[in-house]
Amino acid sequence: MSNGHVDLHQFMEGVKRRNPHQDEFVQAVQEVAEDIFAFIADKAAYHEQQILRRIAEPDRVVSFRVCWEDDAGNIRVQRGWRVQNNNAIGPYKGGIRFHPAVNESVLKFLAFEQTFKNALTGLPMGGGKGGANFNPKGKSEREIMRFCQSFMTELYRHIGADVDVPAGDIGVGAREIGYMFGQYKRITGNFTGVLTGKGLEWGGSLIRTEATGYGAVYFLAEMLATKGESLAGKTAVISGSGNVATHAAEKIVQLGGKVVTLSDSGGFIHDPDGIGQEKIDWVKTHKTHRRGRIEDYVAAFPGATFHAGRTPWGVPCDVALPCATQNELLGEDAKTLVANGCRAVAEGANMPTDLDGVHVFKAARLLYAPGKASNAGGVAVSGLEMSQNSERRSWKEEELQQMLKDIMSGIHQACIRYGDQGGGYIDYVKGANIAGFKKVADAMLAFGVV
Ligand code: NDP
Ligand code: 2IT
Repeated sequence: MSNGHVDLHQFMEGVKRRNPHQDEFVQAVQEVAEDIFAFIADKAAYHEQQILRRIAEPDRVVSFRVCWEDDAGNIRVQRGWRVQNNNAIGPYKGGIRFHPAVNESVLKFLAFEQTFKNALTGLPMGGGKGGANFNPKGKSEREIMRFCQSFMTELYRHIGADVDVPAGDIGVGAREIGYMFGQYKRITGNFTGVLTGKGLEWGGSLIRTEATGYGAVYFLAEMLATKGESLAGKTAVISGSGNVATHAAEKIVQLGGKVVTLSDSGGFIHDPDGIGQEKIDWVKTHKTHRRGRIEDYVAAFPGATFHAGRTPWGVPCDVALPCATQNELLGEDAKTLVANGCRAVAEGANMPTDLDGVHVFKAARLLYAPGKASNAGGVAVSGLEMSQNSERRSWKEEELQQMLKDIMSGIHQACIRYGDQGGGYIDYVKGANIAGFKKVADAMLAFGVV
């Protein structure tokens, strides 16, 4: 008996019905399903075994209370989650996000996307994501430490070096990973590679900090090379001013491009003189270490202007890198970028472009890389950190740099393999979705109905 022959519309109606009020999750599934339904049309096994339906149902969603005490002695209660989406090709792997807007829908979309992204890296990692609706802004160092410890006091029982390996994401960097690793080690007594993004002194990997932003720019350069172009002399518009945005900016500058914008949740800064390495270093210190606002950039560098409450997509550019958060680049923004002559878009963030925007970029046949392809460098180096932890040794920077470049290049090749539409147009969304899906799906077929 085959019960798998629903069409795309029926499939999505089911996803919506089973996941009420989870718009981000439904959006991420739809973006993948649009390509996968066409791919599996003539492949009965994937239908009969309900593979996409199963990938779109997380293996489990763990939700828990996180209690902590603030500096004034008030008891505060947050909600924490770990979404373990799929471990067909390796232990669950994916970041932890601390942001007030975190909810189950956001983490389910991120864990779903992560499953395909991790498959694309070629490394043995399944997909997961976690986080809490905790706002690190305005919190003291001690409050952040106590929150991380409390979060790990529940999370530790669900993770493990061969089970589920979390890392950083929005609001979680090396400092938070340190507090969480310290608490894990204290509770279990185990010094293992249970988290990635660790400090270099205690099991971390060189270039993990830079890997997502650098990798996104390597991917962008690969896309431009298919048209015989390079980043030299190109003007780049970037959103965000955190880990991914600042390292993407740094690599653009190293490759001879000019970065003219950065942003945060307050608005964007436009610096027509270019945001060079010194200015990027200022942003890193100001945003990451001092937890400041991007708005303050204009006082430090008077040639720039600040645009409150706005995203930077109206600034004319050759290339654009959305590196802040989901749904920050809408259909109208995509039209503006295309009208202004933008040649290529590489997503550093996860699902920064909404579905309308994706359709605009596809229709314009733009060089457009979805985050699951172009931001995979971060989790790829996390995978290399896991290998180094298992070997109990550290690899050299040059080796890791080369491996990151090779992995990004391999993802680019995989996108071409399944996304080449002929006539010089590569649909990178389709290529990434199919290449990621196929690896996970074929593993699931091998396991039978589990
Ligand atoms: P950071 O916390 O270092 O920086 C986040 C940046 O995005 C800040 O500038 C922040 O501004 C801005 N931002 C966050 N939420 C919003 C919002 N709702 N509206 C506008 N701006 C916002 O995070 P990362 O740089 O690590 O992550 C950025 C993106 O990249 C995320 O989508 C993440 O999932 C993705 N990513 C990260 C990887 C990594 O290795 N870190 C790997 C792959 C993808 P503000 O300071 O005002 O909050
Ligand atoms: O979205 C992502 O790929 C990350 N936040 C990094 C995940 C990881 O495990 O390094």
